[in-house]
Amino acid sequence: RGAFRWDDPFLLDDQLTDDERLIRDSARSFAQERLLPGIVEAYAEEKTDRSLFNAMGELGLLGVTLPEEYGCAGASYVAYGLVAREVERVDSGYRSMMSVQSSLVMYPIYAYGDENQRKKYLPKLASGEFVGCFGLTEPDAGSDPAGMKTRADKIDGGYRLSGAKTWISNAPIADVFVVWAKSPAHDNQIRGFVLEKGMKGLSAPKIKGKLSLRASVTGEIVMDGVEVPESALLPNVSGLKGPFGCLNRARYGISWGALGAAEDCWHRARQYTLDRKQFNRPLAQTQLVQKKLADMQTEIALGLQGSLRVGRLFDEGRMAPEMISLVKRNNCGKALAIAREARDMHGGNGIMGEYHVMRHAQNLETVNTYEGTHDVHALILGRAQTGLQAFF
Ligand code: TGC
Ligand code: FAD
Repeated sequence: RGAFRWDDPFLLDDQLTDDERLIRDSARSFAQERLLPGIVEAYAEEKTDRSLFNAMGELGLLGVTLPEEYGCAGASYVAYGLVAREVERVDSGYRSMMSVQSSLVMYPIYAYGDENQRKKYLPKLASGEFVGCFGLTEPDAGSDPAGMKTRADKIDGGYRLSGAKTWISNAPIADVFVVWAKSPAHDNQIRGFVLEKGMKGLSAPKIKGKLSLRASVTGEIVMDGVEVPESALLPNVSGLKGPFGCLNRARYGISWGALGAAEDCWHRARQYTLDRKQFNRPLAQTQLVQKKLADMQTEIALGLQGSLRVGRLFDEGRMAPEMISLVKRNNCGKALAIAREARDMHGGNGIMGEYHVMRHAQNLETVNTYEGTHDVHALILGRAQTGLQAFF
């Protein structure tokens, strides 16, 4: 008989390389020692700590999969997933800050940019000296980004961008804006542009009053005829596959991250029900509670194996976007259900910040929605197995 570890049923730990374990352990110490102590207050007061980007950069947690020549770690996609899991174990908002910077800002500059753009931006984004954001969603184009209205009109020596993006993570504190716009000079194809804070006509007001993801600042990007030089265009991609190439990576990271939050809820629910007695016995000694804990353990263990498999395929160059839809959708949906259940198992205490579970549940409402909603990923998977397009 092999050993059974309740908190690692399929011995995921054994399936990692030494390097991956090292990165995981350093992300875990950072998250527990630097992020966890301040999260309850940051969330309650809706405060985003800008210096966390520098701290993450110092540890090499930004753009971990990109090459060392740009100041990055050159690590595997599995390592990236492990980092997301550790950071989101504390808060989905912190994972959001990290994954937008890594997958949605650094990746497109690396993959679609020229060497000048890479050298100009990547080292500073890797160190946290620059904060980046990614503008795809618009007030009238969320699940259907092809319906975007933002346009980049050709002018002498460059482009003039006009339009508005909304729900943009990091935007109010961003130095670098990766923005997607339709370009009449390129057959009205969607093209990527890198904008910089301070450009005339560019502003990024904060969206106030969110009841979810409160430790991560979200804003709009307003472009009122922002003129950029030719060198702001990302030259090496055209069409929706540009932003989707970035989203593949971020969605994959989210599939791990959501389970980090779920694990935190599961472990807290287990400990709480072991400690709390009602009817002269620990709550954990009741059949209903044990069933709930068993369900959490099962979904998390299966979900982690799925993400690990997709990560390995990613590293072998065999990833298909539908695999990512499957794990993003399933893991986010399961994590949200687990967080709600954990909140319930904490009774009245479950609504308090210091017990953490309700914050995770509130955050996971966003995580289930952004980067393609739960239902949009069902439609992607439905299309892939029936060959029939059901979006409209
Ligand atoms: P469709 O016709 O399917 O495709 C258009 C073109 O794109 C290509 N493509 C992909 N390429 C790479 N990876 C993928 N995953 C791709 N999916 C599609 C496709 O091959 C085609 O290329 P080409 O060359 O033939 O033109 O496009 P559609 O308009 O029918 O799209 C439908 C749908 C629903 C799948 C898509 O629009 C979608 O995924 N909607 C969800 C939107 C979304 O995810 N938005 C995310 C915004 S960013 C964000 O939320 C960040 S939050 C991060 C944080 O804070 O952590
Ligand atoms: P809609 O597309 O209007 O969807 C509303 C509902 O309709 C959903 O339930 C959806 O599943 C359903 N629906 C849509 N189409 C169909 C269909 N064809 N059939 C059946 N049901 C359908 N975007 C960025 O570009 N950059 C960011 O950094 C970013 N950060 C975000 C941070 C936060 C906190 C939030 C909340 C969002 C962020 N987003 C970002 C935007 C996010 O990606 C969108 O909210 C998401 O893609 C959904 O778009 P929508 O809100 O317009 O909803």
